[in-house]
Amino acid sequence: MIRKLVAASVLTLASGHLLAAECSVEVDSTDQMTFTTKAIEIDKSCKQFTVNLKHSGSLPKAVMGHNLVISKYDEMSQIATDGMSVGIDKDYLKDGDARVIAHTKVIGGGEKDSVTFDVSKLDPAEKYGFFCSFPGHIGMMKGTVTLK
Ligand SMILES: [Cu+2]
Repeated sequence: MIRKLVAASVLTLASGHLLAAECSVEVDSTDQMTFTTKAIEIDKSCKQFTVNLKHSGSLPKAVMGHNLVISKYDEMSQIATDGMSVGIDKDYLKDGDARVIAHTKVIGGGEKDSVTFDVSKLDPAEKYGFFCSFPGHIGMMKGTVTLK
């Protein structure tokens, strides 16, 4: 009986370890112009990584829209500036902006969107971040993306 229990807990530990490298993250956004997450950590063993963005507010996307854009940390504000005049239909991102590693579309309250990208696009020596490119939001809505 005891031996059986020990075996079961060892199994649980082993599978827990296997599941440790979760290759996705849930990020919520709000009517208060915030992301609920400040740091996204990506396990190096992940080949692909998925960001699931949610907007738990109720304001429409034209008023309080949010997307989640991943790029090098140093390039975030310039990407946001360049996207500002592009318009909501193009998710406030310049057409074919090669600096953008991944992005969701702009969503409004009650909506969600996901994006999956190849982790090989990230260089462990670089500093990455995420932000919302809706005009004026990057000041409040940004965080770090770390490969660990
Ligand atoms: Cu936003």
